[in-house]
Amino acid sequence: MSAVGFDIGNENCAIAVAKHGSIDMLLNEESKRETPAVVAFGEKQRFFGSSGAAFASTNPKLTISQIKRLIGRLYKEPSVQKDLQLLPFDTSEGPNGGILIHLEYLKEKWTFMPVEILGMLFAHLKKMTEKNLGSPVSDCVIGIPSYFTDFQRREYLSAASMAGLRPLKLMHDCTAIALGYGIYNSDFSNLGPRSRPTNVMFVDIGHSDTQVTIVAFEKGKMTILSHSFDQNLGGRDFDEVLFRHFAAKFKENYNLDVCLNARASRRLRACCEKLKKVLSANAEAPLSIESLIDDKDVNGFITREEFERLSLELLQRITVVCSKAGIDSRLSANEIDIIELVGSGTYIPAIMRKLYMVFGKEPMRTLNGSECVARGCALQCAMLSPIFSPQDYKVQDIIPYSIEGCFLDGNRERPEFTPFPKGTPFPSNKQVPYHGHITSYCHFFYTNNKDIPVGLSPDVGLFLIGPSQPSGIEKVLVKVKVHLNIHGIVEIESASIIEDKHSSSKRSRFPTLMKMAKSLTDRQPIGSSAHSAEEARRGSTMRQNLEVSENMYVVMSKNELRDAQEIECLLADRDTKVEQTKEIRNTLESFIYETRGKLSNTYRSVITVSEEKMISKSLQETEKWLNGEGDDVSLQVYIGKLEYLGKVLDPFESRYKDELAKKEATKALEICIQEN
Ligand code: ATP
Ligand code: MG
Ligand code: K
Repeated sequence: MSAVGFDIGNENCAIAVAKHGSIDMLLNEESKRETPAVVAFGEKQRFFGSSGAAFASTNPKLTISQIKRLIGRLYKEPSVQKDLQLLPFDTSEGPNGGILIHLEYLKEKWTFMPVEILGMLFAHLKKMTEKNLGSPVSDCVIGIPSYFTDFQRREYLSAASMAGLRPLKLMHDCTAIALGYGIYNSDFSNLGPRSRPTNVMFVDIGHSDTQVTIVAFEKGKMTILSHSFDQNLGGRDFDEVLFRHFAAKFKENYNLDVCLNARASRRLRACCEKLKKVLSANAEAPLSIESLIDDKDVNGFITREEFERLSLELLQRITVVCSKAGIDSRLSANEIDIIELVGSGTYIPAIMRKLYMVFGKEPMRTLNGSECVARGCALQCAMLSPIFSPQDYKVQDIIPYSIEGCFLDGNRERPEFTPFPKGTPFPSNKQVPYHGHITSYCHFFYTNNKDIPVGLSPDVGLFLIGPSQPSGIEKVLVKVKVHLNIHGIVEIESASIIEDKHSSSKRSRFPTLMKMAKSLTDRQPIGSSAHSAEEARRGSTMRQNLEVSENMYVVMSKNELRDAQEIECLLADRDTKVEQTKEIRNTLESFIYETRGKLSNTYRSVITVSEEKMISKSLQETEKWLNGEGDDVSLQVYIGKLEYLGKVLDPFESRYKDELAKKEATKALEICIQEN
């Protein structure tokens, strides 16, 4: 068993494996450390990674990318519509307001939810890892953006389970980065002041989002102080700046409207991304695209200075995210000791300069930006898994949004409470009292609507507490145990009716109730310790456990998950079969080639001229068949052909072997005679 860490990017995925005290990056089929996050549906099989990405230009509607960005988002939201416009594949609104992806594959129409495509990607990454390690993989840690909502986190878990993975933890990207940073820098005394922890701000700019996290490092321990983000600000926005610039230029210079032509837009965007990278290393860059529209070739040119001027607003927005992280961490600017840049989006030189101006500190780049999330996840996986025992190191993460709750009892909505305010360390437990009907709903949600990313539902969870068929209308006092689990997902651990053994009269319960009601209005649920102390004092509490449903805001029902798993197995089997068929076809081709070689070499002494003619004819016929009607047939047919040729050659092969054995025996005899 191994400890595996996955970094699922919008663009690229990276996998790290912890073994023998070191963390290694896994190499894909092309010996690369980054695998494009793409699932393409080819004519006969699916293609992943680079071979999938290669499909994008010829088969854009069947090449599904940017999956991470679609997870858990609502189709109708304007920001989602804007994202979808950039994606060439067909989409529509799903039954729960989510996104559905439509495509044609194997002459059939298919509909997939983004979570199902993510499951396929996970399955591919798992297979890749297993092939590389030569052993099965299931335990893992997966990186997620800190801004992911409860629903998105549960979608990740569903996708992982579709693929047969068992995430021990969904880990905030920047927390993973910080873990890898902190565990190897055990001595921070040379980096920051000794009297207090060393505070580091990590700035991760990816393809379409920016995450900033401030972490306090001490010996053997790291504490997250704040998470801040802009989920709509990343490398692609800089591409867009260049795109708009050149689209306007081409209109002016060539009278071409790129925006009206989807294919031309895609090509120009791809060129702008390349151009942006050139500008990271050069002061100026040329652009030329052949036959952009109507066979017209276009040329352009831009300097880094002009690009930076056009990007002023974006640069400003990056500093806003950083400043917000600073405010939330309650540190002053000079208490932030180090700024670390990660994520390939940070390669734009102006970003570094801008941060230097704002924080008065030169940002550093000591981590490998494209590997550090996966590495941190693999480390965390090793720490959580019982089979490894890496050094003791404490990781304290926090949630970036306040989670609120309320009970719904009949049609009455009870006062809200805040079990987990923004910045709560997790995993975490809270006990919440409730007085009302025996059957009620407990609803959790994000209140501060502007806190959570646009295009997402603020609903966290809805749980049914108590029997679904309530008997009587008597009111009870219930204690609900709420758990924010290791993934940052809300669960109800238990709900129990509290009764006083000595007297169940309402009056005797009154003082406790008053206290609890007060705590409700104070929005401060009674802490577990205070409550159990009182119970201990009275020593007379009886409990009756109530049934609690699963979260009713389901990502995928059990049936849907099972169906998705079945489809994935089916499609994966098919992919494997197509691959095997390709392999066996190659084997047959090389068999023909090798046998020809043998005819003029090894078989020479054991076959007659007419036999040679017969074999040659068979080989020639098979070759002709391969290039004609046998070009694309089933695995079994190729195996049949191989067996047939094998049989034809069998007598000659054994003749040759006999001859060889005879020769060797004669040789051995000669040696024997000589020696005697
Ligand atoms: P995300 O984190 O948003 O899910 P990701 O992890 O796949 O996505 P990264 O690989 O960190 O994203 O960054 C991709 C972005 O970095 C792209 O926009 C790409 O154009 C940009 N990028 C890569 N190299 C450079 C460079 N040399 N200069 C400027 N930008 C670059
Ligand atoms: Mg990333
Ligand atoms: K461990």
